[in-house]
Parts: sequence; structure tokens; C-alpha cells
Amino acid sequence: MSDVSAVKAALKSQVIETPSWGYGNSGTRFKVFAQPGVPRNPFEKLADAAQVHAHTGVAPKVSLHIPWDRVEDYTALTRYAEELGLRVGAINSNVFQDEDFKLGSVTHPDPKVRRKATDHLLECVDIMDATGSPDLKLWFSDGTNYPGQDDIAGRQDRLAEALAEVYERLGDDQRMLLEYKLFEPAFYTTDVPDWGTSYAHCLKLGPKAQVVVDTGHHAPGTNIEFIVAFLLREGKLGAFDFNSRFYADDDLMAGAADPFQLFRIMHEVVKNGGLKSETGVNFMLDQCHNIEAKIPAVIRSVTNVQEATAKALLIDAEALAAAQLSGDVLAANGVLMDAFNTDVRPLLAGVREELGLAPDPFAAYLASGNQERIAADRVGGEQAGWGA
Ligand code: AOS
Ligand code: ZN
Ligand code: ZN
Repeated sequence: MSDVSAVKAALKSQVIETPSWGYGNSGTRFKVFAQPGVPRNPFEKLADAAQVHAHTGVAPKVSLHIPWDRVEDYTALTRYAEELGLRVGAINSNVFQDEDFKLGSVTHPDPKVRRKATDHLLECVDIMDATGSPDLKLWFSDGTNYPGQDDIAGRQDRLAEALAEVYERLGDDQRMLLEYKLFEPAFYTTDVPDWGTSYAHCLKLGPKAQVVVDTGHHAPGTNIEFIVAFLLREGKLGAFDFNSRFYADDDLMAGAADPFQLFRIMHEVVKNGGLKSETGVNFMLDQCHNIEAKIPAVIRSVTNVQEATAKALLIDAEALAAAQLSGDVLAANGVLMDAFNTDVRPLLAGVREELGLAPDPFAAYLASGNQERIAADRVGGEQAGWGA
């Protein structure tokens, strides 16, 4: 039987990192539906992230995206984050929107373009130095659309060369997190398409290179929890980009499409030590709130991750191990399903009250009046960050 006090302690110490771009206007290639009150600059994005942390108590870190969050003074931005009770999380590079990167960034056939892309990654490490961020998140949209377009293996050589240069630039307390994605925007090959490619490059680079598992980046039906268990066992799971998908990289609220899958993932995290801070797994959200209000949607994602975590923590590990070792299939499955079918909202409400927070952060935010305030104050919201 689980020790409820230990479960509560784990839930209180959980840290979920929210994305700066989750607060701004975003959308799909078809349309960006601008919303009132969205941030007009990175400082206001931090203010919105602070709302999520204030109501949930577990979201003190904010991922930045460069150049969307480029500022003159990163020390001032970092200090403002600290004043809000936040700290800067991962620095996301962006080598997918520059006109020069049409045929790739670090894998481009032209060495001058590769140099430009690699210099951007090095700029992101400079920003990590300025903000104290430990994590450089790398997602490459690089790929090809047609057979014969470029040399598949040659592109891997170019990628490896750029990664090695950036790896050498990292400080002792910094790491690179290499994210994979099956397809999009490239449709024939993607240069980092799956966990194996990311893992192989990270293995060659060294201990400061680890894999990012974005839950929307797999072929339908992929067993993501297997990947999570394998990478944790290898010490190569650096981070999650949590979101939901029904068909592709839909970037919907985490846990909204398949809460059972999120629970299975969190079971492997808990089982394999991934919740321990020393393991270093960064639980990030990566979402594109297209039609729903931004701040409440992030709160919903955070609480969905919390609920999946709470259920995973309630699994009777002893009973599960005994049933597994005795080959009792139905008993083992039953132990897992008992935890998944537990309503953990009262437990989480109690955790929040012990933290001095309202038991329902979503309702508390809606009642706070913040949404109305920012809609009235912030005239002329931020231009669409991406997906426009
Ligand atoms: C793109 O699909 C990847 O998920 C990236 O992690 C991310 O969405 C993009 O870089 C915006 O952060
Ligand atoms: Zn992602
Ligand atoms: Zn994605």
C-alpha cells in the first residue's frame, strides 16, 4: 500500500516547466486566432507564467524561445522572473523560421548556412550563461521532402558536427536536450525523426547530451512508455515536452486526449526514479493553445500532469512486483488499473491546501479577475509567435 505522506511529499516537490510561447498568440498554418490580453513581450509572458505557478504551486520554471523571447538585458529578465517567484528554464533554439533554413539548418548542404545555424545555437548557450538556464533544447525541423533531394547519411554527418561544436561550448552545469519528431515540416525524411536517432547522437556526444520525448512526436500507436523506461535506464531521458495529440503533433493540452497514456508514462517515470530531482528529468509542457484561453489551458495541463503523477505514485509497487514475478497477469494488470481508476482530485486538493493554495487552481484562476485585467490592460497583443 502506498505511503500517502510520501505521495504528498512527491507531489509537493514536483516541478513542471511551462512554455513562454504557450501564453502568446499561436495557432496552425491555417490560422492564428488572436486573443485579448496576450503578452506583448517576454516580461508579460513571465507574468502569465507566474499566475500558473501562483495557483498550482508546481510551475516555477519557464522555458524561453529564442528569438521570440530575445531581450536587450537577460539579467533584467532573469531578475524579473525571480521577483515573480520563477526561474528561467530551458532555452529553446529556433532554426526553423529563418529564410535561409529552407533546405535545413545545421544539415543544410551549404556550409555558410550551417555556420549561421550553429552560431544561433551558440548564441542560445550565451543566453543560458546570462539566465542561469541549465538546459539548451534543440529541435531541428531539418529534413527533406523528396527522395534524392539530399544525402541522408551526409546530413547526419553535418548534424553530428554541429552538435559536437555546441556540446564543447556547454558549461559544466549545462546540457543539451535533443528533441526528435517523426515528421513535419519535412515530409520524406526528418533528420532527427525518432528516439533512436536522438539517443545515438547523445550517446556519442557524452553525458551532457540527453533526449527530449515530446509526447506528440511519434507514429500513432507508439508505446511511449517503453521509450521512457529504456531512456531512464540508460540515463538519457533529459526532458519531456508534454502535450496531447489525436492525429499528429497537435499540441493540445497535456493529458486531454489520452490520460491513460500519460498515466502509463508517469508510472515508468516513478518506477525508474525519474521523479527524483537528481535524475534531472525536466517535465516541460510544449503546447499551442489555439482556440482555448491561454493561462487556464496551461493550468489544466499542469493539473493533468499532476493527476497522472499522483495515480502513478499510488500504484502498490509491492503487490505489482509480486504479481509480475508470479506471472499473475490479471493481478498485475489489476494493480495498475486500481491506481489509474482512483480519483486523485481530493488528494491533490489536500496537497494544495497544505501548500496554502486553493484546492482547485483552475477555478481559483477564473475567479481571480486576472483574465479580465490583462484583456483590459494589454492592448495590441504580441504578434503570432509561430504556426502563423
Ligand atoms: C516542434 O514541433 C517541437 O515540439 C518543438 O519543441 C516546439 O514545438 C517548438 O520549438 C516551439 O517550442
Ligand atoms: Zn516539443
Ligand atoms: Zn512538437
